[in-house]
Amino acid sequence: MKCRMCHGRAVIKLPAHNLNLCENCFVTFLQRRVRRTIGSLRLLSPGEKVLVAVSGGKDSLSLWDLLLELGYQAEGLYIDLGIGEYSQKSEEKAVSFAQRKGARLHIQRVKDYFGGLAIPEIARRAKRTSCSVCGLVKRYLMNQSGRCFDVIATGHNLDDEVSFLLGNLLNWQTDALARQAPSLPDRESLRRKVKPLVLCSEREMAAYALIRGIDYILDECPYSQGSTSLLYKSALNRLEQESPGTKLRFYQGFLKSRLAFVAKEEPELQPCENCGYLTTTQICSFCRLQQRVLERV
Ligand code: Q46
Ligand code: ZN
Repeated sequence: MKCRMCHGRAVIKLPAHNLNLCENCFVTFLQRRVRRTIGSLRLLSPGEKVLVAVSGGKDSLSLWDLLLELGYQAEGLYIDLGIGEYSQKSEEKAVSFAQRKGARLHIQRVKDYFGGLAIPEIARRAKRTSCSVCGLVKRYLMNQSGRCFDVIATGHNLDDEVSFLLGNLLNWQTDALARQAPSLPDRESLRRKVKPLVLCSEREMAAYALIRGIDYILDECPYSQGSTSLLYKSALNRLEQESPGTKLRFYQGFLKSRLAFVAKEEPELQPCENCGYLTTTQICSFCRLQQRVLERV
């Protein structure tokens, strides 16, 4: 198998692009793809200060690597969720990546905001699932840490996006479809959020991390087990296997017709009376969660 670009020995087959590539040409291919995605979807402008949300996994660490390689001023944010060994190991990976690259990593700890409690205990006290509490808390801490940056970048890849898309379509969640954009504009204290990896598949990101020698956490969060998004991912993998390029066609088609789901009027936002975070209610959902959980400590 020969590399289509340099005719050396190919190590990866990309049926969706009808390409076989060697290690070096694959890295060039992926960097070019991310640069083009950033340009065509107008995700970042040169000179912008980017905060990359890193989980210690292959996608977010590779995104940080790619942005640094493409010349962006990119710092990392790791949020310690307090999920046992999973959080410990993932923090180690994020810290060692930052050290290796000489890049700055900011760390936020959920326990510092909830009287020493971590996500699983907060969820138990609030009588909610760990993932719903985790999503809310991560969004809040990300926006808070992003205040000194122009934009926040997350490592969602093509597989993540098509799996959300399938779930949103199967349940006709039009609000979620409207929000499922590769770039969400900023609204005063809420930072703009971008997803530069939306056109790169999970497999491509794993290959990139491996070739670039990025040491990432292989374990998944224990709460992701049995989630419907994993079921959608495996269904989409079957379709991709039978018809290479399905995921890209599905997502790019959505990007063309997405505006049909966007509401004409955005809901009014006002500062939370307690912390100033923009919200649709008097007190934001993070402060309400904090009050509810801390009352029971
Ligand atoms: S939401 Fe749920 Fe993830 Fe938080 S508790 Fe784990 S699986 S980490 S993306
Ligand atoms: Zn608040």
